[in-house]
Amino acid sequence: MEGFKIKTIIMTFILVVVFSNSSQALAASKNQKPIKIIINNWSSQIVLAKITGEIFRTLGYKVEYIASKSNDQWFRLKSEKLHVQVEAWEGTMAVKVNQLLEEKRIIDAGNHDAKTREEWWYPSYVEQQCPGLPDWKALNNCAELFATPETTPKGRYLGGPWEKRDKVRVRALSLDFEIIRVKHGDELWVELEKAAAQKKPIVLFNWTPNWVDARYDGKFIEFPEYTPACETIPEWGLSQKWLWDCGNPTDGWLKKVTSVNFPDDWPCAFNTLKNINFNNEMLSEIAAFIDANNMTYDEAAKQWIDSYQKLWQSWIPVSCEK
Ligand code: TMO
Repeated sequence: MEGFKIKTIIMTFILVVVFSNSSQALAASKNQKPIKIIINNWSSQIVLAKITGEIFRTLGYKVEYIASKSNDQWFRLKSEKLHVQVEAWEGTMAVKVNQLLEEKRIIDAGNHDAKTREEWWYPSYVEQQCPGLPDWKALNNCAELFATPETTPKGRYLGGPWEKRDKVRVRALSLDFEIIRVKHGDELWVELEKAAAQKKPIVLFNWTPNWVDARYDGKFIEFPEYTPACETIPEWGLSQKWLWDCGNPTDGWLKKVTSVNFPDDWPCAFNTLKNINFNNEMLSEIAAFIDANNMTYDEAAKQWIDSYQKLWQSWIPVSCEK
């Protein structure tokens, strides 16, 4: 009698273990560990991160959005604490991305079609005040025009909160400009709007694709053309002594990268990410949802997901459809 009871208990125990294991195995056919998607601090990146996350959710994955400064994100990606970056820009991030790809500490999930440029920029009316623009050599002739009380007699260049080579370039090209940085990218547009309302000279950091393309007429400063030698060989270019006597790339790439574990841990998400592809127009549109139309990031992502169902569904490999 006792033996029978014990046998039953053991059998029941085994059955429960086997059964719960197999149902777990079913659920785990989709890894339920959350995919951690990086959120930076400019509009198109944030919305694209959320669009990507929503697509991953339709595949049955869990998603978390984690804010990270673009300088801190590399360490967190290579230590697999964060998993996906949907917008790595050549102009700002090439050095890190190339280094980590070479060391096999991150994975390349392919480029978007978008061609990118990040550079000093001005609204077109400034050309009347400073003839010779967009050639960079015109800048020193009118440095005082761009001066503010904190920079006078030097001109003010208004930079964003991102790591750029502006300081070294100002030195290498002997520009009579001082770099003032805003804390948040959005402050650039507040300053642009203020200046434009009074047609005051301003030169500031901008990039394309961006919503600004659609709202303001303006141009990038044409610095000496970028070549990789400019960042590695001091003798290259106008300055014999300093690197970065050139502009940023004018048709830079825009890349998706992941942590090394990502393709194995979430294969359908990785194969979908490889297909996710935005061009310049699509990125300007989502940036405009935020910066020109005042939607929240979540609203913008939802609006895009609702409007472009066919397109994003075509990015999901057939073998991954739920
Ligand atoms: C990376 N960014 C678009 C802000 O230049």
